Amino acid sequence: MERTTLVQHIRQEERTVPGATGEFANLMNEIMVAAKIISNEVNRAGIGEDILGLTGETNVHGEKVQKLDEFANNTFTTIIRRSGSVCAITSEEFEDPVLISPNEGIGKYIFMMDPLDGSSNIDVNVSIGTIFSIYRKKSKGQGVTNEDLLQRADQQVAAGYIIYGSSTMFVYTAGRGVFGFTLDPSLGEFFLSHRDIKIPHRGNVYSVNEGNTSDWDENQKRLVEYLKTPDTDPERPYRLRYIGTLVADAHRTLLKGGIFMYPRDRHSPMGKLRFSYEAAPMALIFESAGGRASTGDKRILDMTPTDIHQCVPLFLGSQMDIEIAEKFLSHAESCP
Ligand code: AHM
Ligand code: MG
Repeated sequence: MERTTLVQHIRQEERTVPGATGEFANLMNEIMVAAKIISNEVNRAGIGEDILGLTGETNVHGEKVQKLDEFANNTFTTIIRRSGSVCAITSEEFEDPVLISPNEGIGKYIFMMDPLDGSSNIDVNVSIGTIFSIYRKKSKGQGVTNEDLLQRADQQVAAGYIIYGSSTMFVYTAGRGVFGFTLDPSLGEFFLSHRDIKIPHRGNVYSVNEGNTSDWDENQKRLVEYLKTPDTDPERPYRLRYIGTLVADAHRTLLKGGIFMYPRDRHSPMGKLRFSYEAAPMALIFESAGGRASTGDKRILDMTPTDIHQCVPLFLGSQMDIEIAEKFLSHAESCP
């Protein structure tokens, strides 16, 4: 059987881009190397060196840092900063961007990441992930400015995630389709397993932390009530699946259809998820797969962040499911 590796696929894609210099392909290869190192560590968690539990530190968002969070952040930062392909790295774990110095080799890309998404699931052997987003440097001159770090989400050159689940998968888009690769652990190689992923037009699964219901506004409550109420519509009631790792909930939604939501609530008026390294990359992936990504009333890809750690309400899913959500959230009176 002929199998395509991730490296071969990136090279093939590169050949279709006129004037490509190899810098993007190089960056993608380095991301893949970091992903393999983290996958290996995640699979061995609990044996060997003590990698589970807390570091005792608190990150910029006031969250307790897990040892694997720190390991993933250090691994990605070390490998990507030496790639020669980037001029800045932003991370959920760093308050400020990491700027690459000339002696490290400055490239033309900005790399943004949530190095280990789903921290609360680390110690309990539930899927966790990495999310990344890549932009091109826009400003003239050597320095990295807000023009580079705060770009409209539709300016992303590529976005992807790695899910460390029952198998490790690398899913990415460079705007020309979404491709999924599964790690063969015996060979240490990612092979193309999901070609040109397309999300179903409608699904029958909703995914939300329903424990927050009492903090939602009435429109959000009505939307969830609608989804789970039996009807002559054969899709309703929707089934509930919620893992609490964005990567895992988004991955299931991408393959099976339906809707993932992290709405605003009384405690988080801007939602919980981060625009630059959670919402925007997922939005590029979902739209490239024929789905949609919204705040409930705005298309995520039309938005420009004002801060690298800005939060945003997030609705990801099938075309029809996001339409239903937007109707409830913005025009409650005309809901079905
Ligand atoms: P993290 O990046 O610190 O792990 O936090 C983000 C995670 C997402 O993966 C997930 O969708 C969400 O937080 C779950 O939050 P909650 O526990 O409030 O449901
Ligand atoms: Mg996260």
